[in-house]
Amino acid sequence: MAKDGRGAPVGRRVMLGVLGLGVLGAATGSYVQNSYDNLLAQISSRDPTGVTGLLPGGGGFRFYSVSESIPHRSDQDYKLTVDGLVDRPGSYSLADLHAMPSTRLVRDVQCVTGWRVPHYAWTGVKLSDLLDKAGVQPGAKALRFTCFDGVYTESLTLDQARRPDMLAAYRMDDKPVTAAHGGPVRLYAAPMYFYKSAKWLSGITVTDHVEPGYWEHYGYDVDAWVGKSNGRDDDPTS
Ligand SMILES: Nc1nc2c(c(=O)[nH]1)N[C@H]1C(S)=C(S)[C@@H](COP(=O)(O)O)O[C@H]1N2
Ligand SMILES: [Mo]
Repeated sequence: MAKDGRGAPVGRRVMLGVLGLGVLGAATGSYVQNSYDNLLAQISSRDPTGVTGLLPGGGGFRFYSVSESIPHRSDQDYKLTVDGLVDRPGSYSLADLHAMPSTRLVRDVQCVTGWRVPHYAWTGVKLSDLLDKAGVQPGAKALRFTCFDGVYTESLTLDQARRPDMLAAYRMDDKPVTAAHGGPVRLYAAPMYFYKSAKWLSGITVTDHVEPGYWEHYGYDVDAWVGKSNGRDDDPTS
């Protein structure tokens, strides 16, 4: 796992992320359960999601990273590990993922802070296919996602992960996922706010409980269904 950058000065990166929170800094480390409206008010006054900015030519996407730079991994060096409560832990190269059945989804990308990119195509491997290959053991309840930025994490319940619209995505708009957008492979959790879609995906660990992800420690809903957690957005799947 150290090869995924976890030997790097993670503490400093995490601090940079926390400093980026601004007014939310006061909530550091605590689990803010019932202040979602408050959180959204703070978000609209100051976008807290770390280093952000409009990407030139990004087609309406904003760039988000809680680490201080864009981590790079070549297509040749890329590996996705699948481990934890599985019969066959493994490691998949980009070529391995390309060789598996692919799914292309066209959906609206929706960030919880309000911006949206309508009708955008993502292609990749269904998480359920990776889970079937790995052989999920009894007692498994959730997935934990780790990233080769060494900082970001996300989670899904096993039931959520088995949905057909949950992908390990390697193409966006029918082209390779760029490094800025989390390439070579990022999570694409289509029915959820975009913070679920962990960029620079490096590991999937099957666990017996949901371990909330990076932003979820600062109050974001652990179940990030679009339209259900901030009560304001339409559900693009309905
Ligand atoms: N590794 C990593 N993944 C991440 C983030 C991040 O900071 N680091 N930010 C999340 C958030 S809040 C959003 S809105 C999207 C932004 O993706 P984009 O930069 O491709 O627009 O990535 C999500 N995945
Ligand atoms: Mo976001």
